[in-house]
Amino acid sequence: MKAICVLALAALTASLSLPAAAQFAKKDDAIDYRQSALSVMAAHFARLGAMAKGDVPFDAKAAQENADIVVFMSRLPWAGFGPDTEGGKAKPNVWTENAKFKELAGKMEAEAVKLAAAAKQNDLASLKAAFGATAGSCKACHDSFRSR
Ligand code: ASC
Repeated sequence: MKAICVLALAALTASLSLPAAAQFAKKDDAIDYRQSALSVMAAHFARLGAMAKGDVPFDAKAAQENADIVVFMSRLPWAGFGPDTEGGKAKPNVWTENAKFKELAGKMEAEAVKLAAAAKQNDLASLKAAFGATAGSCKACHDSFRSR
């Protein structure tokens, strides 16, 4: 029984960590993948930004839906930054300073989780604050690791 539980847990863990194990046939496929994931994330983040800036009326349901998508998408790009996938706008130090890159990626993921929690409070001021903090975490990584 114990062995079966361990096997089931291992299978579950493997399925949950699928994005990290994503394989790409070609380097360009990995670059397309990470750029696509970041692009979808940015589209939904921008809808929150429009509310935070007052360009569109605050809509609590839309805020929650968009923030949940940002959280989900925030977990995906990193599988596309594997070994031998240099290119796109990524600077070479993504690979030579990989621990720092991963740390900043993780900070952005954590800010996205806080953003989704804020979006559930149905309060524009909370959303604004969390949006600003999340945008700051995007910028911190871009400043070090993305070329213009
Ligand atoms: C966005 C977006 C980014 C970040 C960054 C924050 O909406 O597409 O890349 O915010 O501009 O400074």
